[in-house]
Amino acid sequence: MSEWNVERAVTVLAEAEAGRSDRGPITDEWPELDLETAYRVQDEILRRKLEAGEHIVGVKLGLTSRAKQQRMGIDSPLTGWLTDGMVLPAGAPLVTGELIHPRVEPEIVFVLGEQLKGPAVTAARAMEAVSHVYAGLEVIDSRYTDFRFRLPDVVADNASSARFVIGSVARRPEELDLALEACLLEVDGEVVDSATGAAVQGHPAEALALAANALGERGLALEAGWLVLTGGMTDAVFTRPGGSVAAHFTNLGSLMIGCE
Ligand code: OOG
Ligand code: MG
Repeated sequence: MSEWNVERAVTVLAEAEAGRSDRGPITDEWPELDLETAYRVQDEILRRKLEAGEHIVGVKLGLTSRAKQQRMGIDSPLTGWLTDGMVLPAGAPLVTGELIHPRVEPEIVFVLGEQLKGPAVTAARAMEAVSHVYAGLEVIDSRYTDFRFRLPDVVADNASSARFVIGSVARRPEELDLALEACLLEVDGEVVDSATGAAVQGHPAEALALAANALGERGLALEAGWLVLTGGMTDAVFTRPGGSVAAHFTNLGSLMIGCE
């Protein structure tokens, strides 16, 4: 058995994604995997996607709400990369067979009008950089069996990223009170959960500031034009072929994913 290193972790995760096969947490075999190294794995997975022709479209936050933190048993937020290969066009079906065990979660999404770079970015400063706000549904698909992982595992796995859909309603940030923006989550037409934007770090702008500061520590910035998914407001729900997941927001409209 070869030694664990960044290269091997990248290979193992890329194979799991391409082969739609889940595996045990890397930290079971490589307990020394720390966060800094895990982000190097994440960055290398991104580099390979870009080399294969994908383009970076933004950043996602994960584990920013209590609902998500409690479900996953991890109370630290993290960031991951978004590429155009993850975009699910509005109305397009989610082909569940392309993924391992996809789950869906509602999120508040920012589009940046200008660069935002930490450190010391506050929520107020973060909101000044936002040009528009959208509703989103993120499809997550951990490469780990049963979504069981420790923080370095999920960081290395690009925060379980798989697909995302952005709603069709764009709002200017000053038009909304995002802490009060509510969302109803439906599975097969039945409401299964609800939350407001306050579920996300008290206010989604706090999550945006957190992402800017976390990237800033790595010498990176959130760039103008990028999307930022601020993290699941509720627990994620399972998908099944023939089923649907919908989210209805107070001011940001409705979105639905039909599953095949
Ligand atoms: C980790 C990714 C979390 C979110 O919005 O909290 C995430 C996971 O739950 O597998 O995308
Ligand atoms: Mg998410």
